[in-house]
Amino acid sequence: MNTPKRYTVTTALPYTNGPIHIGHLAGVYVPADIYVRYLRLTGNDVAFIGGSDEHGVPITIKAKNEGVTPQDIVDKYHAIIKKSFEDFGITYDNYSRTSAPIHHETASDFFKTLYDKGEFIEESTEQLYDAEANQFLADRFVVGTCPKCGNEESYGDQCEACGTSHNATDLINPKSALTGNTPTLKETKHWFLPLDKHEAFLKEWILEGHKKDWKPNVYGQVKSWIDDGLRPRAVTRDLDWGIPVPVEGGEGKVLYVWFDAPIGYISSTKEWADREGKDWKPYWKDKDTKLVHFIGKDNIVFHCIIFPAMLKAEGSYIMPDNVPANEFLNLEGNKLSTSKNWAVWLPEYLEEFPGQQDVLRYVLTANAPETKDNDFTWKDFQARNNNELVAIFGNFINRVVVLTNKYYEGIVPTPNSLEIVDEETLAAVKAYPDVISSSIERYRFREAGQELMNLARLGNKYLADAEPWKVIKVDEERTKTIMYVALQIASALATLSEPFLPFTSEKLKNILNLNEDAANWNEVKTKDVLLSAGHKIGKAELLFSKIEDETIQKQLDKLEASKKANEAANKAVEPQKATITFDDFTKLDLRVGTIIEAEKMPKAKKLLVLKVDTGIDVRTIVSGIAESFKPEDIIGKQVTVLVNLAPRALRGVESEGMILMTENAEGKLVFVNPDEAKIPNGLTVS
Ligand code: B3M
Ligand code: ZN
Repeated sequence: MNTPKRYTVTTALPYTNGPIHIGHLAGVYVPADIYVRYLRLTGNDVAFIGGSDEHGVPITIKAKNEGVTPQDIVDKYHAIIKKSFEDFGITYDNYSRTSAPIHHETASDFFKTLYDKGEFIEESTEQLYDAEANQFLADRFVVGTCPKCGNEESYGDQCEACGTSHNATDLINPKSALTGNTPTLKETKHWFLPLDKHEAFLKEWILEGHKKDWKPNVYGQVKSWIDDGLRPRAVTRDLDWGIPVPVEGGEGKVLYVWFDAPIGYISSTKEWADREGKDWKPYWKDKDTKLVHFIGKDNIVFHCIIFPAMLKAEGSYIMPDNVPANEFLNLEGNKLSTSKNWAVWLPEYLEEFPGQQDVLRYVLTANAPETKDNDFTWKDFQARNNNELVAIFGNFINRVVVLTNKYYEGIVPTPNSLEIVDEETLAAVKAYPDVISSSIERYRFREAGQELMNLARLGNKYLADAEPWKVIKVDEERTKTIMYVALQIASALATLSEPFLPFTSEKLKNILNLNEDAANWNEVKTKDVLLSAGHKIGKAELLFSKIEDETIQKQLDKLEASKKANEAANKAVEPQKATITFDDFTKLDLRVGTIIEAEKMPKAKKLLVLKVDTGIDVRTIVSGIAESFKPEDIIGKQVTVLVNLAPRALRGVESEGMILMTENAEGKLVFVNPDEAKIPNGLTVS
C-alpha cells in the first residue's frame, strides 16, 4: 500500500431535476463511496466532495413543465437528493449546492480571473434564436442531428449518443425544444474559452501522461476529441437562470452551466473547510494532492478537456490524477429514463427495502458498468442477495456466532496448536487486504467486491470442511481451534466489508462486540490475532434476509405499469376525420341503454350478440367486443347506443344499432363511462 496521502474526491453534481436512480448510483456514487471509505480506512486525508447542480436548462425545462419556478424545483430536489444520499450511506464530507452564495462568488471570481488574464475571446456571433419564444436556444432548448454520429436527438451542447460536445450552431436541422420551430439566427455577444490554445498541454498531460493509468474508455474518448481538433467554446449564455456574467457587457447573460458546475467542486470544498476550520487550498493546489473525479461517461469531455483547460488557464490549480468514468447501467434491458419513469428511484428503494441499503450497494457493485454498459435486473438482484449475501456471507457469520454462543457462551476460545489447514486459512485471510486494495486502487470495484465475497467463501468452506458441529462430539480441543480460526475470519470480514457493505460491517462489528477495537485495514494483514481468546461476542442477528419472489414481482409490476403508461402516452392519436355539419350531427340518435343479455356468437372470435334495452325497445345488437369482455361480465352495464343506424346482418344475425366503446392503453375495449351510476335508458346523448 502507498504511504498516506491527501485526496480530493469529487462526484458529478447531479442536476436537481429529479431524484437519484440506480444508474447514477452504479456509475458514480457507489464506486466513489467505496473508494473514499477505503482511503479513510487506510489512513489517508480525504475530502469527499459533492453537491447539487442547480443551474442549466434541465432545471428550467422541468420548472416550465411543472408550472413552478426553477427555485422551487431546485429546493425540492436538492432536499430529496441530499437526504437519499445520507440514508444510503454515501459519506460526503460536504454536500453543497451551486445556488449557495459561496459558489456564486467562487464561480464569478473564477470567470473574472480568466477575463482579466485575457483567457477568453469576446465575440459577437449569430446564435440560434426562437422568435416565438423570444429566446436564444442554447443547450437543451434546441434539438437536432448530431454532426458527428447522426443521432437525431442531440442537444445543442452535447450529443448523448456519442458523447460529443459541440456548439448549437453545429446541429443539423435544429428545432426549438420550446415551440418546435426551426430557429433563426440572431447576433449576440459571448465569451469563448479557446480550447485550441490548451491543446498542446492537454496532449502532453493526458495523451502522453495518462495513457497507462486512465481507463481505456476515458482515454479513448479524450484522444478522439483531441485528434479531431479543439475549438473555442462559448462559456456564457443568453438565459435568465444561472450565475450572472460578472463583467462589462454581461448584463442579461449567465455563465454556461458546464462552466459553473465543476467550479462547484471547489466551492463545496471551501464550504467544508470553512466549517471544519481547515484550509481548502492544499486540496486543490498542492501538487501532492490526488484529485479524482467520479463521473458518468456523458461527462467525460467536460472533466477531461473543458474543466482542465479552465484550471490551466487560471494557473494555480492541480489537474485531476484520474477520471474513472463508468459506462451506463440499463434496467431490464432498456435504457434508464427519467422522463419515461424507467428507473429504480433511490428514495423509493429506501422506502420499499428498509435497512437493505447494502443489498443494492452490493448488486450495483457486482454489476457495475465499468468497462461496458450493463444491465440491472430484479431477478439478478434477488439471486445475488439470496445466493451470495444470504447463503455465503450471512450464513458463514451466522454459523460462527451461533456456535460460539452455543459452545462457549460467546467467549472466543483459546486455540490449540494450529493444523496446516488453519495456518493456510489464516495466511490466506492476511492476503486479502492487499488483493482488495489493488483492485480498488485501479478503480476495479466489481473485482474488489467479488474478492470480498471470496473471503466469505473462504470462511464458509473452512467451516464446511472442518465441521465443528461434528468434531465437538469427539474432540473438544480441536473444536476450539476451529472456532477460533473462524472467528478471525469473521473479524477480518467486519473490517474489509466496510467500504462495500457499510451497514453490514457496522452490524457485524456490533455482533462481534468489536466497535472500538476493530482492526483497521492494515492490521488485518499484519496482526496475528484480530479477536483474542477470552473476548466476548454478542448474540447472533441476521445480516441479510432472503428476498421472496413476491417482492421481486411487485417491482416488475411497477416497471410494467411504467411501460404501459408510456405506450398510452405515445400512442399516436388518430387524425381527425372530415368535418361534418351540425345537421349531420343531429342526425345521430344516441341513447343510453342497458345490456340485458349477452352471449357469444358461435364460431366468431370477436362477436357478442347482445340484447340491449334502449328505452325505446329491447333490440339485438351484434358487437365486436368478445375479446375484451366475457358475456356474463357485461350484463347490466350501461352503454351509449347509436339507435338509428341502418340494421345490417352479421353472420346471419340482424344487428339493430351500435354500442360505443373506447380502447384503453393495452388495446382492451372499455366502456366510455365505467361509472356504475344508473341513468334512465332512452336518454339522448348529446
Ligand atoms: N449535472 C450532468 C449530470 O447530472 C451534470 C454534472 C455536473 S458535474 C460538474 O449528468
Ligand atoms: Zn452524436
